[in-house]
Amino acid sequence: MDYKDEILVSEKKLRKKTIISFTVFILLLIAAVFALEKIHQQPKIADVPKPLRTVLNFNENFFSIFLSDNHLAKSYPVSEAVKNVRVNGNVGMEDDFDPSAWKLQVIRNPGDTFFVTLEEIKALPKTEIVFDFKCIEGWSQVTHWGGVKFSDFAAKYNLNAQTQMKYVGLATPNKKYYVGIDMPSIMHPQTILCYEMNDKPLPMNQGYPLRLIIPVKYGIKHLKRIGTIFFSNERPPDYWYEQGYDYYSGL
Ligand SMILES: Nc1nc2c(c(=O)[nH]1)N[C@H]1C(S)=C(S)[C@@H](COP(=O)(O)O)O[C@H]1N2
Ligand SMILES: [Mo]
Repeated sequence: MDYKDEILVSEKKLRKKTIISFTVFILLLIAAVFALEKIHQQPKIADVPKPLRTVLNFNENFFSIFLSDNHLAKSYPVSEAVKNVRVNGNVGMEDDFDPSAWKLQVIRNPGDTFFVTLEEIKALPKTEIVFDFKCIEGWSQVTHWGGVKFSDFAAKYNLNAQTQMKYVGLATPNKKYYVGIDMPSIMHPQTILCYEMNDKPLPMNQGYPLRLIIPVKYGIKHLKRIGTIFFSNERPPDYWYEQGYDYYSGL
């Protein structure tokens, strides 16, 4: 076999390979179209076909492992923070509230509760964060907050056994707004129990005296006016989840 034959054989082989590849491609395409048809014939869960819901749930679990504790939300210079911070959502912010009587109620275990004053919280190391606050309604703004890292608070109050659990639940003093947060996200280094906005005490309508700022989540999870905190291995009730939104609501 001389050099010319060798080239010819290779070309023949190549053409054969191309035909095989193309056939496989067409077959896969047909299979994909068929699979999509099948998926759309399946029963739906919250308006999403079951197989897709399974994939969504898998994604949620998968990304919650990697995103919540490792990834940091982008932060900005203080100069980029807006001065007129939007007020959005006032559930649980009714005027049945006595600021002078407020104390944070922490339920270590059912029947084992302690209270922390604003002064005690302010005495802990302060962390500031400037980040892009995102609401699921489609707006966002760069805002500046100050408070104590939840993880610092948990360490100071010996909540080590509690932070081994899966979730934290938070509610307003009147229990009308409430959120559930997965433990990695509440222990995230940018999550704070917040008492300051733009270097001043939180305004009343922005959650005075204490709110949650949790940059790895959408706005719905940033509960204003925290009354109670508790720990659980089950998902705590969540106001917007009950309205059909994603429980995790991570960014
Ligand atoms: N108590 C309480 N906290 C709340 C809400 C609410 O209705 N009640 N709304 C949430 C939503 S949807 C958003 S976007 C943010 C808005 O925070 P802001 O008013 O400081 O901009 O608060 C969150 N925290
Ligand atoms: Mo929101």
